[in-house]
Amino acid sequence: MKALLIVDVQNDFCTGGALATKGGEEVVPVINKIAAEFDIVVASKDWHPEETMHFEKWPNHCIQNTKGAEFHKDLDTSNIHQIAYKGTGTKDDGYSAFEATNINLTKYLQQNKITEVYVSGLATDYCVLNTALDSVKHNFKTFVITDAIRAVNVKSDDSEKALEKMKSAGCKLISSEVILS
Ligand code: VGL
Ligand code: ZN
Repeated sequence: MKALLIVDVQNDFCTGGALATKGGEEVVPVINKIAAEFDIVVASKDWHPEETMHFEKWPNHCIQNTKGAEFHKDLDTSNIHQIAYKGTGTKDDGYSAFEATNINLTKYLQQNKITEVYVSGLATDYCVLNTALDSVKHNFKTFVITDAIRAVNVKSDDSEKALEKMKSAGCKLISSEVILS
């Protein structure tokens, strides 16, 4: 069984948001197109309290119950079986969807007989990276959907480096076209 993880497709990571990736919203139509191909779809939300140590490293973003923390308005949420909230404490960065505090994501996937995890969303160099690496660690065959991710790129080559790290860890890079074919 196959799961799609949609990482942090929230307003603050899209154009005009507090921590925007370049063209983050462009992943939305790609994700909407492929979601029906999966047995289980989990969407994570970066979900920070107003005050957190995380904001010593980053501009304030994805504060619980604010507009910036909402999913991009065009994301088709009818496909989503489970939302995973992460970064909810005052000390945790919560870069990985596997650090969700409302569910045990590993157990949830295992209970649903998932063996393959496909990672999409924002941002390539932080939450997508950490989610994909954790997925490998938890022994899921892990795919990263290259046209369904965008990077923050604090440094211009961060996204390239992240892709290399994911490949070295054993993630397979795949395009949405291959999933649909
Ligand atoms: C993220 C930086 C800070 C992400 C979250 O979703 O990739 N990046 N918080
Ligand atoms: Zn964050």
